[in-house]
Amino acid sequence: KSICVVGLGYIGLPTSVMFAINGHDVRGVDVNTRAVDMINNKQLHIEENGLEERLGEAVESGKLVASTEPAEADVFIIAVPSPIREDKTANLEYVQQATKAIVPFVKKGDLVILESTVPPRTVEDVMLPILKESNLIIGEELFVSHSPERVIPGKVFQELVDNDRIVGGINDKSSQLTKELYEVFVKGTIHLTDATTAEMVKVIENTYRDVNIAFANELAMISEQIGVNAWEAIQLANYHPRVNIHTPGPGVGGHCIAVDPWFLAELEPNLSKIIQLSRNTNDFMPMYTADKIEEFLKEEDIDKGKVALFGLSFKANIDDQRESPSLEVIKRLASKGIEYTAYDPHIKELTLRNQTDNREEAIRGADILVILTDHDVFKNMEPSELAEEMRTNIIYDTKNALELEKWERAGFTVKRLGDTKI
Ligand code: SAJ
Repeated sequence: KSICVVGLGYIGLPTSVMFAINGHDVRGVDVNTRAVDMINNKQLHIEENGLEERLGEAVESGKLVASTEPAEADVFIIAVPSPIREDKTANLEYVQQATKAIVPFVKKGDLVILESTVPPRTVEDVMLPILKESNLIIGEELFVSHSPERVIPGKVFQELVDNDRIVGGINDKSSQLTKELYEVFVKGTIHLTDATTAEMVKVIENTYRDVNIAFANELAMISEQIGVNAWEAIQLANYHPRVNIHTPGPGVGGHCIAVDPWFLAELEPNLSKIIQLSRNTNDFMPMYTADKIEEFLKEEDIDKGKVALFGLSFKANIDDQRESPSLEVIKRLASKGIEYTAYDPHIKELTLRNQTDNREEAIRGADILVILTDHDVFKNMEPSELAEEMRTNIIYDTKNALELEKWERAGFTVKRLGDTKI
């Protein structure tokens, strides 16, 4: 089949690559000309485990070609961003633009699949009216479905294959055609439903996680007040067969979990109280973290001081900084006039003020080292590598990334989010 994938980001590119190496002719479309050129030259514009070799294979075989313009195809897959606006309502501009862009190219018998996460009813209320402009009869001549991506950055290729998939068609035929398409590489079960339910399922999954993390963050803050180690308490509680509490941290980042709950809140503001409260709790965590840093400096009688911030991406072992809590921590520290140096070996481009790609430079003369992301490279650091350069031996670990005993044995004072016993 010929497949046109609109949006070549963290989801669209791996998906294009998977279809291409499984024999389909894929045209990947993106408005970013630099990304298009890089892809055609087998170069990565994003970091993802296993992407490089697969992209090489897909482009070399001629099965994947990137372009800035869509073209005729049997299947259209839309995988564009669906962010929120300042006022926390969904910005569906990219979904609308992508849908409009394919209208001139859809023909009788084609299938259009939306992979982007959207507020429930978007396919029915936003996409279908646009697709009707093709003059094809929707559901008879043009088939449409929502098949939300569910993969976790860092493990995209494994999860694309192994995860179950939800497919919600605007009718049975649309669902069936979509299922047949993904079966070429999906080993998990493909569950069929209607489009609006599929949209709801996807948003529920990420909202569940957000609410659960907010709960963990609340437990961390309470634990600090009453002298309990929240990490231990949560771990022990999770031994219960029906308890699964997530982990606390300096906030929730990424373009999914920190965004999608608002899609539900927007639809029913008065019925989504826990959802909104959780979002606000998680958004508050970077402030809480920055305030703690200031407090620790004050305890040491250090005014302003110099903070070494380790970890800028929104979670471990990836290069993605979108909605990263680290950036909020930085803003807050800057507003307090506290000096900092930011370091993240996963992030290649230095875009922030006081960012360095040199670890020694980052910690040189630092009054406190703050771990904001639990990258493996941080977990595997040895105390001897840092001891020389820092001015003090204080570490604030917001992710429970460091092996406490090892660092304390080496003379460091490790303060941990959610734990005051130390
Ligand atoms: N986080 C915590 N505590 C936790 C788990 C995560 O503070 O216990 C933080 C992370 O540090 C990060 C943020 O939450 O800042 C989000 O990270 P994540 O690993 O939970 O999720 P994402 O955004 O990388 O991917 C999620 C996944 N959804 C679920 O697990 C339900 C993924 O499967 C989705 O495909 C993706 O959102 C998406 O695109 O919607």
